[in-house]
Amino acid sequence: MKDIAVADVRNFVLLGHTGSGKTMLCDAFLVKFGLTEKQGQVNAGTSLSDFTEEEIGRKISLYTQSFAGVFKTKQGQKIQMTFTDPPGFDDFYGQVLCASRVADAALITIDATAGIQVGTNRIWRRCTALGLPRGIVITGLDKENADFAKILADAQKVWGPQCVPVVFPTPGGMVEVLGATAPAGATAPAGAAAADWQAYKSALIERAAETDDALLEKYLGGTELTADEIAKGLRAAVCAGNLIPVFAVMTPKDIGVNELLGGIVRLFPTPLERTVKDAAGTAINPAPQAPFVGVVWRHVTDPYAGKLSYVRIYGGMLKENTEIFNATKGQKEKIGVLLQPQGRKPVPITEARSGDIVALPKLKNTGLNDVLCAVGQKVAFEPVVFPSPVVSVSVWARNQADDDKLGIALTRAVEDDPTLVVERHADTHETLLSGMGDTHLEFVHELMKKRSNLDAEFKVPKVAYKETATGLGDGHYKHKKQSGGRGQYAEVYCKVQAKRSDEEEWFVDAVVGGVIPRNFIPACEKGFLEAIPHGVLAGYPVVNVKVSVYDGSYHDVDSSEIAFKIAAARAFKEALIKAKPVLLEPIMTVRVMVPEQSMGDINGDLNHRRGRILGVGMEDGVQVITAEVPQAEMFRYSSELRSITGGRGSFEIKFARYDVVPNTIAQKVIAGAEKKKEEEE
Ligand SMILES: Nc1nc2c(ncn2[C@@H]2O[C@H](COP(=O)(O)OP(=O)(O)O)[C@@H](O)[C@H]2O)c(=O)[nH]1
Ligand SMILES: [Mg+2]
Repeated sequence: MKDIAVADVRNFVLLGHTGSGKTMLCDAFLVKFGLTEKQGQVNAGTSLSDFTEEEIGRKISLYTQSFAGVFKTKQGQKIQMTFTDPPGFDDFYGQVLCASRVADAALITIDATAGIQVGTNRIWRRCTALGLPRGIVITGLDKENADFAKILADAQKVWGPQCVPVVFPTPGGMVEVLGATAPAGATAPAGAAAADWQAYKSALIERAAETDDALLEKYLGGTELTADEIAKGLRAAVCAGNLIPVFAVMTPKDIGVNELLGGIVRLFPTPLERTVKDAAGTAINPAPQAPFVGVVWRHVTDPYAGKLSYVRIYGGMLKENTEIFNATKGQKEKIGVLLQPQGRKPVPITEARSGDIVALPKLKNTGLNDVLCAVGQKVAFEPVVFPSPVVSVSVWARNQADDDKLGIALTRAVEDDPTLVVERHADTHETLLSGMGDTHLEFVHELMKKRSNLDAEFKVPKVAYKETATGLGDGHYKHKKQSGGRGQYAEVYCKVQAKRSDEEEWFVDAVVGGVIPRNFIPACEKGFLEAIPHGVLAGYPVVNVKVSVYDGSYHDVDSSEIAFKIAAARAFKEALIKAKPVLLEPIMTVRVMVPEQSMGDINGDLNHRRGRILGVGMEDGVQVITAEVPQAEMFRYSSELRSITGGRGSFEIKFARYDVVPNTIAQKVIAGAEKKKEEEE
């Protein structure tokens, strides 16, 4: 905001397991900033962050929302708070990756009755990887059975003693460990809480002192640190990750929210204090007078506003109606209107500076993750690495008119969401849409309806089976037709067998004595090539076979290229039938991350899916099972894993290799293919 210095800006992201109170906190902040009078409620569908139909229906966040507001501290200082509320639900982790990258700090919500959850651990690791300063907010303290001390102890056990309360609940109300002018101003609570207060205060001051050798010496020498020294030290400690302030809130009762905002002002870094490096390791100059640098971290196609690119500004200034440079695309870009994100109703502004998030409508050449900078500059950042999709559906239009819309709708969906992939399967000829979970894909379905007025059909994809030979087979076909004028004649003998991995050539010409003339050998090869895509068991493509043509006959007048092609293809089929053909199926490597107590159920379930467990181990405090499982058994795994683990499991999946389908299952696949063929005929 124009009248607020960059040093008075705080930019942070709310992160936490789904349902841990991020959005409710966001709505509470908006009241404090005077952006609304009545606090929105996720439950009642009145949240200003979860405002879309899809979110109101599900009562969870699906879209990242950013807000900017002004918080007035107790001393009357005006602070611009720019913050982002991404969804916590697993399937939308891609949005967390983007939103966390562009924040200067993270506020991590932990519900006091649920404790540290799978989602909490995951975002913690993300923050660590980014070196993102963070604070913890313990929410839901108004709920029955809420236990602040227990959550604090758990946090310290998992993440270390740097988790220190700055606000904590007592029977007499919330108590601040630090005063508004840290630490003077805060008073010790009466009764039993006094000892905790003293312990937290000492821990905070110690952490502040540790940031600077001179301060530490002074502190250890027994001299009291000044309020200024403590204040500076605390911020430096948070910035370096040596202090993780812990806050406490009862959001529905508006208890602890002011203290939390005050703490953010005091403890979280300003955009000038965070070092952001480009891909080459050079620090970006965050000063407003430095050249403009920003990154597009979110991209949406709004049904009303059209395309919106959300940009985090890292350095310099951006003004409306100017020209900038898209360094990723190497193209100039014209900026028209600047919008300050405000949930549903963005507000037009004339300029923005480092630390700000702005939405830029209708950029022509710009996409997600592009780096924008001042003309004449060239900046690149390490790209965000997104996880690979784990679930796929095949997408179909219900009628001809929809068929034309389908491509556009899919392109739009993928453009805005880097965790969605659309591809055409070369063997099954299906259009596959892959994403992070069933909820993710359901959501895309809904979005396509809303944005593109298209009710596409999502089906379980076909398995791309293949066929191969396991033995040696001999085939023969004589193609002979005599009908009036010139006839057709060709005779081919061939052998089909499995191709060894060290063999390069799949086709061998073993014809001797010119029984098939040289000029017809390529026709034989073509005939085999035309037969190979349609196997003899269930019509699937044939792989890994070696074919040799070794005998045959011809006719001076009636033989032709086409005749030899036909004979070769038929001979191939016969040889393959005799070469002990088998069906092959894609085998996937699956890594399943689950809590300890679900291990037995998960193993049992994987066995049931014809899985082969390769190993079990611990990674970052969770059990990881690695297994190989046929793809045919994995299409519905996302929701089943959720039901087995109560939402506490996640998995990764990638193609490993093809392997032989067990006989009983192969029989079913073959029967299915025959039935389909009959239906088509
Ligand atoms: N009693 C109580 N309920 C809360 C608190 N914070 C959030 N909730 C409720 O918990 C549910 C999930 O909260 P929400 O903010 O949507 O969680 P998010 O998924 O982290 O954004 C909603 O129904 C909120 O009303 C809290 O501090 N106390
Ligand atoms: Mg939410």
